[in-house]
Amino acid sequence: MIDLKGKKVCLVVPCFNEEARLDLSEFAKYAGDGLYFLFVEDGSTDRTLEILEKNSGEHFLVFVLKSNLGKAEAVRQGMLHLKSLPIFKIMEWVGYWDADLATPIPELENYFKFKELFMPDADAVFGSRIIRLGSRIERKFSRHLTGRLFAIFAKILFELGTYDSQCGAKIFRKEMLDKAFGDKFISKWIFDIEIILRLRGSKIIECPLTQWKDVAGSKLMKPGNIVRVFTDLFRLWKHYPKKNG
Ligand SMILES: Nc1nc2c(ncn2[C@@H]2O[C@H](COP(=O)(O)OP(=O)(O)OP(=O)(O)O)[C@@H](O)[C@H]2O)c(=O)[nH]1
Ligand SMILES: [Mg+2]
Repeated sequence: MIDLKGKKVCLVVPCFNEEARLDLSEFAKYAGDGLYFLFVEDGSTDRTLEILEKNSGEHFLVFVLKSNLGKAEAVRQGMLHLKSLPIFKIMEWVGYWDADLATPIPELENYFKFKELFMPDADAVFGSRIIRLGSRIERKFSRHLTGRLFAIFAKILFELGTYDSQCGAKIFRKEMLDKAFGDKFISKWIFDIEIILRLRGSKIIECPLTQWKDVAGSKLMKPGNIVRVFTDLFRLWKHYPKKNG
Protein backbone atom coordinates (compact mmCIF):
# COMPACT_ATOMS: atom_id res chain seq x y z
CA MET A 1 0.00 0.00 0.00
CA ILE A 2 1.06 3.56 -0.48
CA ASP A 3 -0.03 6.57 1.50
CA LEU A 4 -1.80 9.09 -0.71
CA LYS A 5 -2.76 11.19 2.31
CA GLY A 6 -6.45 10.58 1.72
CA LYS A 7 -6.33 11.71 -1.91
CA LYS A 8 -8.38 9.90 -4.52
CA VAL A 9 -6.45 9.22 -7.70
CA CYS A 10 -7.26 7.41 -10.93
CA LEU A 11 -4.48 6.46 -13.31
CA VAL A 12 -5.18 5.72 -16.94
CA VAL A 13 -2.97 2.89 -18.17
CA PRO A 14 -2.75 2.61 -21.97
CA CYS A 15 -2.35 -0.99 -23.07
CA PHE A 16 -1.44 -2.30 -26.48
CA ASN A 17 -0.32 -5.90 -26.79
CA GLU A 18 0.83 -5.97 -23.19
CA GLU A 19 0.14 -9.66 -22.56
CA ALA A 20 3.80 -10.38 -21.85
CA ARG A 21 4.64 -7.29 -19.80
CA LEU A 22 1.50 -6.48 -17.84
CA ASP A 23 2.14 -7.35 -14.19
CA LEU A 24 -1.35 -7.02 -12.78
CA SER A 25 -0.28 -8.39 -9.40
CA GLU A 26 2.00 -5.37 -9.04
CA PHE A 27 -0.90 -3.02 -9.84
CA ALA A 28 -3.13 -4.98 -7.43
CA LYS A 29 -0.68 -4.36 -4.56
CA TYR A 30 -1.53 -0.68 -4.69
CA ALA A 31 -5.13 -0.55 -5.96
CA GLY A 32 -7.71 0.38 -3.35
CA ASP A 33 -7.56 3.00 -0.62
CA GLY A 34 -8.19 5.83 -3.02
CA LEU A 35 -6.10 4.52 -5.93
CA TYR A 36 -7.97 3.38 -9.02
CA PHE A 37 -6.67 2.21 -12.39
CA LEU A 38 -8.43 2.56 -15.71
CA PHE A 39 -6.80 0.24 -18.23
CA VAL A 40 -7.43 1.34 -21.78
CA GLU A 41 -7.30 -1.63 -24.11
CA ASP A 42 -6.37 -0.29 -27.50
CA GLY A 43 -7.19 -2.94 -30.08
CA SER A 44 -4.55 -5.42 -28.94
CA THR A 45 -4.12 -8.52 -31.04
CA ASP A 46 -2.82 -10.65 -28.15
CA ARG A 47 -4.58 -11.73 -24.92
CA THR A 48 -4.39 -8.31 -23.24
CA LEU A 49 -8.17 -7.79 -23.32
CA GLU A 50 -8.90 -11.23 -21.91
CA ILE A 51 -6.41 -10.70 -19.07
CA LEU A 52 -7.81 -7.28 -18.24
CA GLU A 53 -11.42 -8.38 -18.29
CA LYS A 54 -10.70 -11.35 -16.06
CA ASN A 55 -9.20 -9.05 -13.46
CA SER A 56 -11.54 -6.07 -13.67
CA GLY A 57 -13.14 -4.85 -10.46
CA GLU A 58 -13.96 -1.82 -8.35
CA HIS A 59 -10.44 -0.40 -8.47
CA PHE A 60 -9.46 -2.10 -11.74
CA LEU A 61 -11.55 -0.56 -14.48
CA VAL A 62 -11.29 -1.49 -18.12
CA PHE A 63 -12.17 0.68 -21.10
CA VAL A 64 -12.05 -0.95 -24.51
CA LEU A 65 -11.37 0.94 -27.71
CA LYS A 66 -12.65 -0.64 -30.90
CA SER A 67 -9.46 -0.31 -32.89
CA ASN A 68 -5.86 0.65 -32.25
CA LEU A 69 -5.68 4.42 -31.88
CA GLY A 70 -2.16 4.74 -30.47
CA LYS A 71 -0.97 5.78 -27.03
CA ALA A 72 -1.81 9.50 -27.27
CA GLU A 73 -5.42 9.00 -28.30
CA ALA A 74 -5.88 6.03 -25.96
CA VAL A 75 -4.73 8.13 -23.01
CA ARG A 76 -6.97 11.00 -24.11
CA GLN A 77 -9.99 8.75 -24.60
CA GLY A 78 -9.33 7.16 -21.22
CA MET A 79 -9.15 10.54 -19.53
CA LEU A 80 -12.40 11.69 -21.12
CA HIS A 81 -14.06 8.39 -20.26
CA LEU A 82 -13.21 8.98 -16.60
CA LYS A 83 -15.65 11.88 -16.61
CA SER A 84 -18.55 9.51 -17.24
CA LEU A 85 -17.71 7.17 -14.35
CA PRO A 86 -19.36 7.43 -10.92
CA ILE A 87 -15.94 7.47 -9.23
CA PHE A 88 -15.09 10.71 -11.04
CA LYS A 89 -17.15 12.64 -8.48
CA ILE A 90 -14.83 11.65 -5.65
CA MET A 91 -11.64 11.84 -7.71
CA GLU A 92 -9.19 14.67 -7.01
CA TRP A 93 -6.30 13.68 -9.24
CA VAL A 94 -6.13 11.86 -12.56
CA GLY A 95 -3.09 10.78 -14.51
CA TYR A 96 -1.53 8.34 -16.90
CA TRP A 97 1.01 5.68 -16.13
CA ASP A 98 2.84 3.37 -18.56
CA ALA A 99 1.71 -0.25 -18.38
CA ASP A 100 5.28 -1.58 -18.18
CA LEU A 101 5.70 0.11 -14.78
CA ALA A 102 9.01 1.58 -15.87
CA THR A 103 8.03 4.10 -13.20
CA PRO A 104 7.11 1.98 -10.16
CA ILE A 105 3.76 2.83 -8.58
CA PRO A 106 5.24 3.82 -5.17
CA GLU A 107 6.74 6.86 -6.91
CA LEU A 108 3.19 8.26 -6.83
CA GLU A 109 3.51 8.70 -3.08
CA ASN A 110 6.67 10.74 -3.70
CA TYR A 111 4.85 12.91 -6.23
CA PHE A 112 2.45 14.06 -3.54
CA LYS A 113 5.17 14.47 -0.90
CA PHE A 114 7.30 16.49 -3.31
CA LYS A 115 4.38 18.65 -4.37
CA GLU A 116 3.39 19.37 -0.75
CA LEU A 117 6.95 20.38 0.07
CA PHE A 118 7.73 22.55 -2.91
CA MET A 119 4.52 23.56 -4.69
CA PRO A 120 1.38 22.70 -2.71
CA ASP A 121 -0.89 24.39 -5.25
CA ALA A 122 0.59 22.56 -8.27
CA ASP A 123 -1.92 21.61 -10.97
CA ALA A 124 0.18 18.75 -12.29
CA VAL A 125 3.13 16.61 -11.21
CA PHE A 126 5.40 14.92 -13.75
CA GLY A 127 8.04 12.29 -13.11
CA SER A 128 11.54 13.31 -14.12
CA ARG A 129 14.27 10.80 -14.86
CA ILE A 130 17.24 12.64 -13.41
CA ILE A 131 20.29 10.48 -12.90
CA ARG A 132 21.72 11.48 -9.56
CA LEU A 133 23.20 10.01 -6.39
CA GLY A 134 20.52 8.28 -4.37
CA SER A 135 18.35 7.41 -7.36
CA ARG A 136 18.19 4.30 -9.52
CA ILE A 137 17.46 5.39 -13.06
CA GLU A 138 18.35 2.40 -15.20
CA ARG A 139 18.34 3.50 -18.78
CA LYS A 140 20.42 2.31 -21.68
CA PHE A 141 23.07 4.90 -22.41
CA SER A 142 21.90 5.23 -26.03
CA ARG A 143 18.31 5.88 -24.88
CA HIS A 144 19.51 8.34 -22.27
CA LEU A 145 21.54 10.20 -24.86
CA THR A 146 18.79 10.39 -27.50
CA GLY A 147 16.32 11.29 -24.77
CA ARG A 148 18.51 14.14 -23.55
CA LEU A 149 19.12 15.44 -27.07
CA PHE A 150 15.40 15.43 -27.74
CA ALA A 151 14.63 17.09 -24.40
CA ILE A 152 17.18 19.86 -24.96
CA PHE A 153 15.98 20.45 -28.51
CA ALA A 154 12.31 20.63 -27.44
CA LYS A 155 13.19 22.82 -24.48
CA ILE A 156 14.90 25.37 -26.70
CA LEU A 157 12.27 25.22 -29.44
CA PHE A 158 9.32 25.79 -27.11
CA GLU A 159 11.14 27.57 -24.27
CA LEU A 160 9.99 24.87 -21.88
CA GLY A 161 11.21 24.71 -18.30
CA THR A 162 11.04 20.92 -18.19
CA TYR A 163 13.96 18.58 -17.70
CA ASP A 164 12.10 15.46 -18.85
CA SER A 165 8.92 15.94 -20.84
CA GLN A 166 8.59 12.30 -21.92
CA CYS A 167 8.29 10.31 -18.71
CA GLY A 168 5.14 8.19 -18.97
CA ALA A 169 3.95 8.84 -15.42
CA LYS A 170 2.12 12.13 -14.98
CA ILE A 171 -0.71 13.28 -12.74
CA PHE A 172 -3.06 16.26 -12.94
CA ARG A 173 -5.67 17.88 -10.73
CA LYS A 174 -8.94 16.75 -12.17
CA GLU A 175 -9.85 20.36 -13.00
CA MET A 176 -7.02 20.27 -15.56
CA LEU A 177 -8.51 17.38 -17.49
CA ASP A 178 -10.34 19.37 -20.16
CA LYS A 179 -7.50 21.81 -20.68
CA ALA A 180 -4.96 19.03 -21.14
CA PHE A 181 -7.05 16.38 -22.88
CA GLY A 182 -10.20 18.07 -24.24
CA ASP A 183 -9.00 18.58 -27.80
CA LYS A 184 -7.55 15.92 -30.04
CA PHE A 185 -3.76 15.92 -30.04
CA ILE A 186 -2.01 17.11 -33.18
CA SER A 187 0.91 14.89 -32.34
CA LYS A 188 0.76 11.13 -32.07
CA TRP A 189 4.33 10.77 -30.92
CA ILE A 190 5.10 13.59 -28.53
CA PHE A 191 1.73 14.35 -27.00
CA ASP A 192 3.46 14.91 -23.64
CA ILE A 193 4.97 18.09 -25.08
CA GLU A 194 1.57 19.07 -26.40
CA ILE A 195 0.10 18.72 -22.91
CA ILE A 196 2.80 20.99 -21.50
CA LEU A 197 2.06 23.55 -24.21
CA ARG A 198 -1.65 23.37 -23.39
CA LEU A 199 -0.97 23.81 -19.69
CA ARG A 200 1.09 26.96 -20.09
CA GLY A 201 -0.01 29.26 -17.29
CA SER A 202 -0.84 26.35 -14.99
CA LYS A 203 1.49 25.18 -12.26
CA ILE A 204 3.51 22.08 -13.04
CA ILE A 205 6.23 20.55 -10.90
CA GLU A 206 8.61 17.78 -11.94
CA CYS A 207 9.36 15.24 -9.25
CA PRO A 208 12.80 13.58 -9.53
CA LEU A 209 12.13 9.85 -9.61
CA THR A 210 13.96 7.65 -7.15
CA GLN A 211 13.50 4.62 -9.42
CA TRP A 212 12.94 4.10 -13.11
CA LYS A 213 13.92 1.27 -15.38
CA ASP A 214 13.89 0.72 -19.10
CA VAL A 215 11.53 -2.22 -19.57
CA ALA A 216 12.26 -4.35 -22.61
CA GLY A 217 9.60 -4.67 -25.29
CA SER A 218 9.20 -0.96 -26.05
CA LYS A 219 6.62 -0.36 -28.74
CA LEU A 220 7.11 3.33 -29.19
CA MET A 221 10.79 4.02 -29.65
CA LYS A 222 11.63 2.36 -32.93
CA PRO A 223 14.30 3.92 -35.16
CA GLY A 224 11.72 4.73 -37.87
CA ASN A 225 9.80 6.88 -35.43
CA ILE A 226 12.59 9.42 -35.02
CA VAL A 227 11.57 11.18 -38.24
CA ARG A 228 7.95 11.22 -37.06
CA VAL A 229 9.01 12.75 -33.76
CA PHE A 230 10.83 15.60 -35.47
CA THR A 231 7.96 16.15 -37.93
CA ASP A 232 5.61 16.37 -34.96
CA LEU A 233 7.89 18.84 -33.20
CA PHE A 234 7.65 21.10 -36.23
CA ARG A 235 3.86 20.73 -36.42
CA LEU A 236 3.50 21.65 -32.76
CA TRP A 237 5.84 24.57 -33.18
CA LYS A 238 3.65 25.89 -35.99
CA HIS A 239 0.36 25.31 -34.15
CA TYR A 240 0.89 26.45 -30.58
CA PRO A 241 1.48 30.10 -29.66
CA LYS A 242 5.07 30.99 -28.94
CA LYS A 243 5.77 31.75 -25.31
CA ASN A 244 5.77 35.52 -25.63
CA GLY A 245 3.73 35.72 -28.78
N1 LIG B 1 -3.03 2.54 -26.23
C1 LIG B 1 -1.85 2.32 -26.76
N2 LIG B 1 -0.85 2.27 -25.94
C2 LIG B 1 0.35 2.04 -26.45
C3 LIG B 1 0.61 1.86 -27.82
N3 LIG B 1 1.94 1.66 -27.98
C4 LIG B 1 2.45 1.71 -26.74
N4 LIG B 1 1.50 1.93 -25.83
C5 LIG B 1 1.57 2.04 -24.38
O1 LIG B 1 2.39 3.13 -24.02
C6 LIG B 1 3.09 2.82 -22.84
C7 LIG B 1 4.58 2.96 -23.07
O2 LIG B 1 4.94 2.07 -24.10
P1 LIG B 1 6.40 1.50 -24.25
O3 LIG B 1 6.36 0.52 -25.33
O4 LIG B 1 6.89 1.07 -22.90
O5 LIG B 1 7.18 2.79 -24.69
P2 LIG B 1 8.68 3.15 -24.46
O6 LIG B 1 9.28 3.30 -25.79
O7 LIG B 1 9.31 2.20 -23.49
O8 LIG B 1 8.60 4.55 -23.84
P3 LIG B 1 9.34 5.01 -22.53
O9 LIG B 1 9.04 3.95 -21.51
O10 LIG B 1 8.64 6.33 -22.23
O11 LIG B 1 10.77 5.15 -22.87
C8 LIG B 1 2.67 1.41 -22.43
O12 LIG B 1 1.63 1.55 -21.51
C9 LIG B 1 2.17 0.82 -23.75
O13 LIG B 1 1.22 -0.19 -23.61
C10 LIG B 1 -0.51 1.92 -28.69
O14 LIG B 1 -0.44 1.77 -29.89
N5 LIG B 1 -1.71 2.15 -28.09
MG1 LIG C 1 8.48 1.63 -21.63
